[in-house]
Amino acid sequence: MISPNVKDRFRVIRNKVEQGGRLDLEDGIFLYSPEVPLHDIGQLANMARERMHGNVGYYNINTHLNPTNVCVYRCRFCAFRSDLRDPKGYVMNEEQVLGRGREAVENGCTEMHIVGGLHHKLGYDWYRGILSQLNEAYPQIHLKAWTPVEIDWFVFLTKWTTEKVLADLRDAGLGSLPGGGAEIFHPEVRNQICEHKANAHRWIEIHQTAHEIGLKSNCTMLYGHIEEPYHRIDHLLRLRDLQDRTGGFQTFIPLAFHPDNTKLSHIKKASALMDLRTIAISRLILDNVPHVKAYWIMLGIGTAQSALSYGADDIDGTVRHELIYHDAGATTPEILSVEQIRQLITEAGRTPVERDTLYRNIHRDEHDFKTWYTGDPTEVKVCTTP
Ligand code: V47
Repeated sequence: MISPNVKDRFRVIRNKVEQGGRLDLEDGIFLYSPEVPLHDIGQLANMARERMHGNVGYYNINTHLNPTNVCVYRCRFCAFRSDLRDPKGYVMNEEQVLGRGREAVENGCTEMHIVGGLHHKLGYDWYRGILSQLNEAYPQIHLKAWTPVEIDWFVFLTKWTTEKVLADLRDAGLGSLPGGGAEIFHPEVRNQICEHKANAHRWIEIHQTAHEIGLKSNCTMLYGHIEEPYHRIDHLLRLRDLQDRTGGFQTFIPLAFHPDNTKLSHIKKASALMDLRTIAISRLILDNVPHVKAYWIMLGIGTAQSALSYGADDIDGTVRHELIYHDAGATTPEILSVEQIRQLITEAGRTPVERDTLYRNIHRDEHDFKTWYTGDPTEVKVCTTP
């Protein structure tokens, strides 16, 4: 039985959302209480999602590149990182990086998502070089690269300003920033899981600078470890505040913690119901961020499909070479074919739409899948295999 108090409180929230009002910290914490039925929250988030995107379910054709796993930091949630002398550590060379670019183009990818460790001995030029090598050889691929954690490290290495680093990376081929490294902003949590790396202030400041020089970016939240609902809503409100000021975020991706092979392996992974609740609450709080992504690699395919009716409008991409989640025990496939991803969106009752990283629709030549162009008349770019 749902208590009349809970019903009344939820009715107030429903009215706010229906009338385009804003939810606050207390509303968000309330929505996390188990007495509020998930179905009701999902229905409201679905209404907000359909108001923004109708019946569309977005996906892209993408690939990942993690050029090194060697990292000076030891985030407790990370199963991917390696120490400098650990046999597991690797550093890719130019030939391997370019090989990934070739493979991406041959498979019709429009985006490469590049993140990695902060290697003890590699300088800024090595990281910059990865972008310039790929961009020179394969300019048609959008390089979504380096989180504020890496950018902050580059500022440390170069002694340049954040703006100068970002502008220099853009000159080298950077297209936009991915959403990683955000984890949980609140110091009560951040100081316990990743105390050494860029703090909340720096993460926000770096995205703000990126937006100010015209780069778009994504944002994330890592949930399901030691944080409380209060920390999650605080995190979402900090993102909403930056978005009010810059409008530069494109999509929010809630990331459920995968515990295997991490220093937090005693923690049980969040349930599918908690995943759906978090996606729905995120859609409701982040009323100014255009997209919410259900990252199928992290959620599993069934939950990602359900998420398309709980606030999410995007499912990420076909994906190849994902390591961060698979090292931490994800059992999802390593790749989906275009037919599979379209089918799973269709099965969820949505219309699959291929987008590029900047959410422009992609049109593909019906006789040659590898040739594509965006629908943006200012950027009609025919992309073929070189
Ligand atoms: O920052 C690391 C998280 C993030 C684990 O921008 C873990 O489109 C769960 O940011 N369990 C990287 N999560 C991934 C990321 C991302 C993914 C998909 C799309 C986009 C985008 C961005 O993954 C890290 C961290 O928050 N992470 N280890 C783990 N064991």
